[in-house]
Amino acid sequence: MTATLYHSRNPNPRLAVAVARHLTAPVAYEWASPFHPDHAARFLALNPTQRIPILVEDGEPLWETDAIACRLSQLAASDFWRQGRDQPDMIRWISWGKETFVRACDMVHFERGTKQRYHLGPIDHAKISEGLAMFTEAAAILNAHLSRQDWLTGNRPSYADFRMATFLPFNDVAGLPIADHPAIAAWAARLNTLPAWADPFAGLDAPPLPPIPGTKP
Ligand SMILES: N[C@@H](CCC(=O)N[C@@H](CS)C(=O)NCC(=O)O)C(=O)O
Repeated sequence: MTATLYHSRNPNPRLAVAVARHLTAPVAYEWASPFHPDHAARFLALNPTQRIPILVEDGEPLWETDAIACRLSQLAASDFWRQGRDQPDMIRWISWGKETFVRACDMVHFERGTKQRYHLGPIDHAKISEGLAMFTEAAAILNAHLSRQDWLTGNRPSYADFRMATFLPFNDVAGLPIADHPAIAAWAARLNTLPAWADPFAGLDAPPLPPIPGTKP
């Protein structure tokens, strides 16, 4: 039975679709809108947080992008989710990133992007300042690491790279000062040479995100 990956163009579902397409994982792709009142009950039954991505396999839902990426690697028989001696190093970057760099990007993107797209209230400038301060601290550490090697773990891309970069494709909206960190900017450009990262939705049915009022779509 084929697994189904429920997704949208928002950051975490985008990440899951990028992983699946990078690995040519054996999944069917289905666009979803879990917060739409007509679909809420169905998605709450699949995921108590109501969020996507969700991977449904043999009727069993798996939620949380990191878990889905692990499963997609298994399904594709890939070590994109590293195995053996390299695995702790990859998990180190996923774990650290979620607490620091990714979290900082998320905070700023939420205020400038998600809240504005979905009319969730005005920008909270204190949250932006907090996010930018966290970004500065984390970006220094990430930049130092990426000035010594091209990819976070070993000498080729792993899931840690994709996870760390979750919000970078949304930086036109978030406006984080990536260019101030040359090794991060170079790594982001390297990621963009991977077709599945650059355009995960190529050929898929995935409507655009709602526009941000006052910006060009
Ligand atoms: N911790 C979760 C976060 C999932 C999440 O926040 N998903 C958001 C998008 S980033 C969502 O479901 N939004 C509704 C939508 O995209 O329609 C994960 O890593 O998967």
